[in-house]
Amino acid sequence: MRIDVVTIFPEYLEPLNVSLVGKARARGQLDVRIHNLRDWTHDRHNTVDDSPFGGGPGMVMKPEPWGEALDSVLESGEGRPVLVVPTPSGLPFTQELAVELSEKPWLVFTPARYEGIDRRVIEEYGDRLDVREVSIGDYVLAGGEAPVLVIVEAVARLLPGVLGNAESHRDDSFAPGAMADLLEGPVYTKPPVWRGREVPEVLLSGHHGKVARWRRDEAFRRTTANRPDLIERCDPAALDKHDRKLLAELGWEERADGRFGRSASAVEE
Ligand code: JCK
Repeated sequence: MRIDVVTIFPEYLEPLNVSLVGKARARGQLDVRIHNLRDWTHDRHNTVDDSPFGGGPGMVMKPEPWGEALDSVLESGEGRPVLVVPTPSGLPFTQELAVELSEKPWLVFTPARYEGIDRRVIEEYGDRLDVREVSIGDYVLAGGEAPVLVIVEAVARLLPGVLGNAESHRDDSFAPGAMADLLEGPVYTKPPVWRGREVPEVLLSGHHGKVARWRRDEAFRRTTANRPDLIERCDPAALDKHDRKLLAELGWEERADGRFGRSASAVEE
């Protein structure tokens, strides 16, 4: 896969040189190219921003440098990339979108600063490319570089051969709790006693059936506590008798359609 990033802060993308993404690049599995947007300015001050039409606070990124930068990047490769635009008003970035992007040969990212990029740039390239405006979450950052680091890492670990063998045989969507379905429970390693704290006995028992059941129960406990929305969305067909009993114990009510909802008393808490 090839990834191009156009930014006014190329140093912010340095983490792409280390760890999983850095190793994938070193192995030739990933071709990452960082470009400085200011290379496509022509004035003495390398201006990339200007005041917003219609007034209001902050500055907006000028369209001309983005147009020249993106035309240059597009000319440098074969075919049409997917253009990924981080923005607080984008579609939520999910594991599903990470999987979809991981299947593309070429991604171009346009992390902005200030109040964002002049809308006409997104319209212009939307006519020619598959443009995805995405948000990594409901909080306000100062720019799109951190989202690029997040999205590239989520995508890169899905590329064939990028994760080590041990990890690659685990599909997140079919893991014990099934990501986006249930959260994972706690994990433990050696020593069996640390500062007087013992590893749950069932994990040392060697009883695979009991271990699987315990892990699933812990996954339900964590999911009910941290992400009750995932329980409400849960496909009833994915729940066995034991799951239903546990959810009832955790204060959930089974509805006529088999889905679960918080009992009225639990919602108030
Ligand atoms: C890209 C510039 C800063 C800050 C206007 C937004 C009410 C606009 C993001 N999940 C995410 N949070 N933030 C970003 C993100 C922020 C960015 C840029 C992504 C480019 N900024 C900025 C405030 C505003 N307010 C809410 C008005 C831009 C992602 N992905």
